[in-house]
Amino acid sequence: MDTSTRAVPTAGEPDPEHGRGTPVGRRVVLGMLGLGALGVGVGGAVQGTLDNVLASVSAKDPTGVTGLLPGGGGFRFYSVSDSIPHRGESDYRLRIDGLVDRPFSYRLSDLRALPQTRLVRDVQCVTGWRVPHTAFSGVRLSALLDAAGVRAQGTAIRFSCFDGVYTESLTLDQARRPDMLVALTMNDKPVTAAHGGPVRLYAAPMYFYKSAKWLSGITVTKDVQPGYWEHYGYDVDGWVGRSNGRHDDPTS
Ligand SMILES: Nc1nc2c(c(=O)[nH]1)N[C@H]1C(S)=C(S)[C@@H](COP(=O)(O)O)O[C@H]1N2
Ligand SMILES: [Mo]
Repeated sequence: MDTSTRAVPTAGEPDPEHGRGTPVGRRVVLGMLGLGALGVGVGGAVQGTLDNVLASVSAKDPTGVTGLLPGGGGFRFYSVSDSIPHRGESDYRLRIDGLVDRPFSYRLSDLRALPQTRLVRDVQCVTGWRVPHTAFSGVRLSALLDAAGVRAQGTAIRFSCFDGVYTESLTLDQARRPDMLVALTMNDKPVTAAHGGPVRLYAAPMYFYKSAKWLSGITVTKDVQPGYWEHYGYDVDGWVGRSNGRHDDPTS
């Protein structure tokens, strides 16, 4: 499908899906800046200052924001929820279900036991920042889909995350590409909690918003169900250089 002409979202819009009643951008940024306690309803002067802070922050990246991660090699930290969720060896599960013949919940050890694929690419955020030459490895999404046995009515995937908020989506054809990974390592170390570990999606040919962190669910669906940022206008087909209003050379 072609959804390439939508507008880029702005921060601070209310979140229709989750109905928290607080603009997401503001909430996230306040949390990140450690200003959460000020919350809403503060007086004019303080509010004005906050608005300036938020405006300058969201000018850099409407999809999340913050500083660079310590030791993150140029990565920025993004989360639309206000804390970093943790799961580990004992409590992590990746559930694959929906329109499949064999739903299954993988443990970390199950995922590690499957054939691993390593890809090295530039990570590219839709808002412009890039981290060159980043390695991800993990299990091909296609392998998990084949193991589950996608039914004939299945045409798309909905991803869910154990932050309880973020979602993403791919068409089945996209999901079956060999460069779509359920990633267990980043730069040859286990994916850290901040980067969405222990398991995140790595959608290599697409902007990084497609790479859902804290991945907990892969559901085969009848139709594409647009993901979190896609409700704010980002393209479902998030090809680097060929979506979200861009038409540049993806290798440039
Ligand atoms: N669960 C979850 N996944 C997410 C996000 C998020 O807020 N929550 N942000 C997305 C966006 S917009 C980007 S750019 C990348 C950032 O990944 P990083 O924090 O490892 O740099 O994660 C993507 N996956
Ligand atoms: Mo992003």
